[in-house]
Amino acid sequence: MNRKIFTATAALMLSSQLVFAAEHTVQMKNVGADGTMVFEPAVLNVAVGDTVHFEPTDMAHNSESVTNLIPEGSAGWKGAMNQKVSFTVDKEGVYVYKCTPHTIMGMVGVVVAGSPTNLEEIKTQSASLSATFVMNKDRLTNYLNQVK
Ligand SMILES: [Cu+2]
Repeated sequence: MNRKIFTATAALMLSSQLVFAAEHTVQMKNVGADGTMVFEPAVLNVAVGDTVHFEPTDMAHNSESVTNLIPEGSAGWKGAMNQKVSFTVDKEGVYVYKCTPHTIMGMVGVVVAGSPTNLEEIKTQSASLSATFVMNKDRLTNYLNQVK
């Protein structure tokens, strides 16, 4: 490949990334459509390369990916309390995340990047997390059942 074609190709790749990488916002809320202590939207479909912003709409929440419930090789994310955290999606598959202090109340969410290639594995492995909820016990299962 000569230099001119290489430069043109690189510019094209860069511009197509700029066009297709979308931004998404998930709110952390005390009360939402699914009840108390929720992420909205709770099940979010994105593409690899997109960025998801987790916004502390109400206070005393954070967003943190669950180590064994994200695609293999993903860096995941860990937001501080009351802080916005952003994650640029690095691997295809299903991500489960939680609000650290409210995990016990079922404050969890799901991001689906591209095809849910690891869905069955996530469903199996999420049982131990759901078992720690004292309320909204079915929430994570319901969310995962919405993943297509
Ligand atoms: Cu919370």
